[in-house]
Amino acid sequence: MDESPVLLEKQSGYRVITLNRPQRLNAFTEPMHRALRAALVDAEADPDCRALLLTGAGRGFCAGQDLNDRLSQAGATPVLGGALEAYYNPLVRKLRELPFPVVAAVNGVAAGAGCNIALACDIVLAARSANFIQSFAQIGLVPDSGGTWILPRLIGPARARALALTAEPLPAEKAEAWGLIWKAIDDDDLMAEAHKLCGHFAAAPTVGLALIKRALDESWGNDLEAQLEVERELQREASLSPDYAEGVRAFMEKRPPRFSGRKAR
Ligand code: T3D
Repeated sequence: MDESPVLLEKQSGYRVITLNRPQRLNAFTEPMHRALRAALVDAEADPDCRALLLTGAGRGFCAGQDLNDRLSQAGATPVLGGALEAYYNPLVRKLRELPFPVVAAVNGVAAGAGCNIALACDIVLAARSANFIQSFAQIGLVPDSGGTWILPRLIGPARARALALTAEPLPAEKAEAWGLIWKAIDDDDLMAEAHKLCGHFAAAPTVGLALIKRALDESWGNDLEAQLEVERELQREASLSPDYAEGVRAFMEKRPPRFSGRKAR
């Protein structure tokens, strides 16, 4: 078995990152955080990387923080805050800011920070057998990794509160029905679907997609007037991209577009 906490794979036009501590349901340790961070920074620097697939090894996606690292002696637990500042918060920011789509393939249980890291991705596909759990209340903590921000926005305050306060597992199909995720997929088909989606993004107008991510994220804090301004500015930027010119030409010539994903020089 490969011992690296994170496995990396380059596909044509996109990368796959697999959280790899299956014996602990891919719970986060500091080495795993550092390896994941390095993999994301590396993917961002690669002009040929136009999408990212994030998944987990074994039967789980990620069980959040490895609690073995939070109990050094009997009864002694650390004061938290530092780990959020050093690891979890930068990870969520990075996933949101990456200039290409990030697809989470939630292959099994996603609990605690593992759940909210999945929800920070742009598109969440989940195996029908997977569950989403805001485990924090079970151990006296508060949902982190953006959970208190994204949950009420995706599923409304009543459902967000109940999930956070009860830590009840939410099965993938219900998560889809509630709008928490994009799709629940038969377990055996999950990875093929996720690769297909990333393959699609690998040939898409990447600059435009990055601007769509920005526009949607910025909209949360804006009124309509401010958002119209954001759209004007981002549309101006999009129209400078070679892929916009190619998209219009291809339409007029009645042929499929050949998007380069590159920025204007
Ligand atoms: O600390 C900070 O820096 C603040 C940030 C906090 C972020 C957080 O994520 S806090 C929340 C931490 N996560 C949890 O509380 C979830 C704990 N895990 C579970 O509740 C359950 O394992 C699951 C519901 C996720 C899955 O249940 P099940 O029955 O399918 O599997 P299992 O048997 O419980 O787990 C399998 C193994 O993984 C087991 O080890 P064993 O007995 O086979 O040797 C279990 O101990 C281990 N495991 C699962 N989750 C964690 C873990 N080990 C360490 N840390 C975990 N989080």
